Amino acid sequence: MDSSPVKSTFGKAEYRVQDKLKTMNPLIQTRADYDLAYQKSVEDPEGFWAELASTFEWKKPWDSVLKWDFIKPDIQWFAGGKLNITENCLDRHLATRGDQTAILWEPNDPNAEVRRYTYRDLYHEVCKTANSLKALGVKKGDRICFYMPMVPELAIAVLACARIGAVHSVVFAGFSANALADRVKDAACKVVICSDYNDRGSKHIPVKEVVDQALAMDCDCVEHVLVLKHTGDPVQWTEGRDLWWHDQVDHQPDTCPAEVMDSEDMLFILYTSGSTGKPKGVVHTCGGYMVFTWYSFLNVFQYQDNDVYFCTADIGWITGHSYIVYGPLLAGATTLMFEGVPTYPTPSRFWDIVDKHKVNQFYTAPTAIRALMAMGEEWVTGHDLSSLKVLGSVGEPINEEAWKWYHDHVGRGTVPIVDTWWQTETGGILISPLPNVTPMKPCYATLPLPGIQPCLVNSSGEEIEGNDVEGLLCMKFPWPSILRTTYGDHERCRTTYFSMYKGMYFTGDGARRDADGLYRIIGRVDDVINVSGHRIGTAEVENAINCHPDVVESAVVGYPHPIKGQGIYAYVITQHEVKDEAAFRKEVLQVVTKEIGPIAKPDQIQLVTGLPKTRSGKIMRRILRKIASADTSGMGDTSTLLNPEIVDEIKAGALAPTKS
Ligand code: 7RM
Repeated sequence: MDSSPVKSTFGKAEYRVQDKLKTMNPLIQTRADYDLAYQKSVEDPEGFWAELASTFEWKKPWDSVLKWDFIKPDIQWFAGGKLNITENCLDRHLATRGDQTAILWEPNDPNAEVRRYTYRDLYHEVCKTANSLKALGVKKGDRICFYMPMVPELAIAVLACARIGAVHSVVFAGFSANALADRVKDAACKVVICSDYNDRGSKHIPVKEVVDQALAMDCDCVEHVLVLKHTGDPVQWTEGRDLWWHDQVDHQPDTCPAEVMDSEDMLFILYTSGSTGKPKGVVHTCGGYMVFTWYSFLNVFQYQDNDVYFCTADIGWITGHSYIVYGPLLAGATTLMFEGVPTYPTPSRFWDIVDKHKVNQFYTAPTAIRALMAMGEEWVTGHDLSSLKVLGSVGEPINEEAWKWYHDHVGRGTVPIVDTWWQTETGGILISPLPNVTPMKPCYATLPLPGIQPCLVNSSGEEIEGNDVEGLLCMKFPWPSILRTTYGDHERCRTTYFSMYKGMYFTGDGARRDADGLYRIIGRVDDVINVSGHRIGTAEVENAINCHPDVVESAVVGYPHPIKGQGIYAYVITQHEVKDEAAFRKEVLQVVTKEIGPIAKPDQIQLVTGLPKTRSGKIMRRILRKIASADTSGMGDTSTLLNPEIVDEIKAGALAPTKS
């Protein structure tokens, strides 16, 4: 599987590839381009990716394009190649687009000043920040944790880490101190970077205080906390440990040599929830991630020079990493970063921004679309949205009603929608329409990008061939930005993704392939639920609820929720009879907020005296899911239950499904 056609002819584009593709334009513009690229990517994946990778600056060419083993797993792209991703995001653009805006920042307060960083500004800011990290003793391979609002300094400091070979681990600033402490400890982070406070919508959030609380929980690995003065309100200070960003960064030299990284050196860790235990740190590496985020960004959004691209995600999630920071900057794009929320000061905020900055590509989550849809189309009308060329959706299945609303009211019935399917683990978009190139169909992520080989398998791991079929979504072949491991626990990576169906990467999603071969993602088949596009493990929520002193046991399932996609339904057994149910529910919400964060708060809490269990003691979640969904069809076979009588009791006490 190892071949090295590139080494000797590096830089000359003289690869052993079909003549047609020698001059392959990375931008796919027609269906024929797509078909050709796809075919090429399957027949000669190494030649295909080598050619795309050669458009970047490498300090040394790779020794082999791809080495892979999905059993161990061991996956290496462009091994032996040396590069620094920030040189490709920044330095490379200075000559051609130094004065172009790289990051356009829209603050929470619509009347506050917009900030613009040109590629040259961004380059210098990243270098200064990189120098300040070095001055703190940060070295290649050290882990740096981020707990930051959506401010330009977050992107700057993330790139500063990459500049010096430090590994960034961004934690979404909505997580609790406990959750932050877990992540800081798991990766043994040396520095935490945060802000003083965060204004988000009408909320004023004490960011530094959460960091202080987290670090009080045995985070001995942390030497320094670098604090950005953002709102300027007073904060507690630990002398020696805490340092102001402006004191450390402002006086630094504005150039900084880029650390020489191997293609397979670690670029970042990002924690994500699974079906069991604590969140795992998904590891991405430099070379492959660079090539794939760039290629997918360019094609899925059909980005053209001078376009303004706006992704509403938070950099705390993979969407922000790949499609606010890396993909767009690698492509030399203008990427708009928004600090606030869709409904502040009014539900027209997104459209105000699109109109104000003449946004060309807009990328958001179905939950935001549904929430805005519920507030009425009058918030959209009256805005000039004619700049929009592509609308994107990510994070969860987009239902037909939301798709139509997005298409009709935001896209004036003409702008193509890309329903992009991917995961933290995939690093970039794997299945998506290419606007004006491949077909789009409501609720369908449609076709794989070139280089992606999806397949459907049955529960015995046999591939389901043909069309008009449903199964478990797997990938047969590696792509450059596939996860390499889970931090500190390779075995967990193997068992979670590579052991279920031999020789394949298992996504955890179920999917259908229609008569035309288009993919529709149905949703998770494991105990992961998707609440407002946030991935939450039911086991995590149960563990949090069980921290309440009166809780004996709990079971958490997802149920359809009109805005959030899925809501969280918790069944709870208490030790004593609960006198004040309202007060108890409040306590449960508090404990979940403390253990995980507000995003994991159950929408419904039902007190029960028992849970339906099999003879081997496993909770029958199928039954609980049906009850939570107010699904009145039969409960199926309950004869294997140890305690079938509990089902009627739970049914009788079920809570009404959420109306809005
Ligand atoms: C990018 C991201 C991954 C899970 C994934 C799916 C679900 C994501 C779509 C989708 C239907 C989509 N990363 N998902 N995109 N389901 N259609 N277009 O969300 O790691 O946080 O979540 O999200 O279940 O496995 S993630």
